[in-house]
Amino acid sequence: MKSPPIALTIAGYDCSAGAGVLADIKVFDSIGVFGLAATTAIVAQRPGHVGLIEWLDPKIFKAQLQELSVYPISTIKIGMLGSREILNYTCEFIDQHPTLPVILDPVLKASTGRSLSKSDFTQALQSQLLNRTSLITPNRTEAEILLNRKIESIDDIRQACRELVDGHGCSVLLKGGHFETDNQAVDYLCSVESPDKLERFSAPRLEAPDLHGTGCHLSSAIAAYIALGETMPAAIAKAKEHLHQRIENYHQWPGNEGESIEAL
Ligand code: PXL
Repeated sequence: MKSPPIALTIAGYDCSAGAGVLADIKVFDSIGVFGLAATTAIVAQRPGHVGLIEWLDPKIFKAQLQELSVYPISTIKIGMLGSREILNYTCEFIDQHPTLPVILDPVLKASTGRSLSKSDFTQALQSQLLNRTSLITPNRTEAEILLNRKIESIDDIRQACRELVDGHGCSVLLKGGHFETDNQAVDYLCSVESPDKLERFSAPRLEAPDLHGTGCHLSSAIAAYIALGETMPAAIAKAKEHLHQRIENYHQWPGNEGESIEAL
């Protein structure tokens, strides 16, 4: 039997399995890709509530990457890194695998608004990591933090994407620019190959009040479809459909209904 391609996720461990490595591995598996994970932090949380965040000792993180470096990895998905030290080891790992597509979800905050990184992290992300990625998938808030200005119109989106592409040499999928209509979830792709073009990906917006981890889900699905050989735009379209299915089939159990929060 033919071996499946392998995707590696570098992200936090959310014990409620909505976000982070547990969620990513579920996504990889459901798409037919074998998943590996290097964990950066333990996040004790449930939908709507982040309890405790413990960043792992960077040497524990490094040891995971060392073990995983023998696998024939096809794509890397990066989520919550949190600290400069972990970011440095991640950059080293990417440099050892220079041809691999790297999909970065620049996780800076939880959907509750709680910060998911240390204070000097954003600057390191901008100066060291963005230029090592193939695609970044910021939501509007993350793009605003990266550019240090508000994004309030479709023209702002166009300019923001272009500036990130030109500044960092990676493609940009800017998520959740719902300026055009309230009932569609619209994402915009500006690619390194055709930076003058803004490609639009749209899906009906679904209500799921306490859902978190949609950013993790989308980026890991993109990484998985790329591992299967899809082009970037095709991988994005399929990943969006995969996420739509998850939201449509989303469950709530007694005790895990969070406060109403905007999904990331
Ligand atoms: O969805 C953002 C996110 C990413 N990674 C981890 C998280 C969260 C949000 O809670 O816990 C581990």
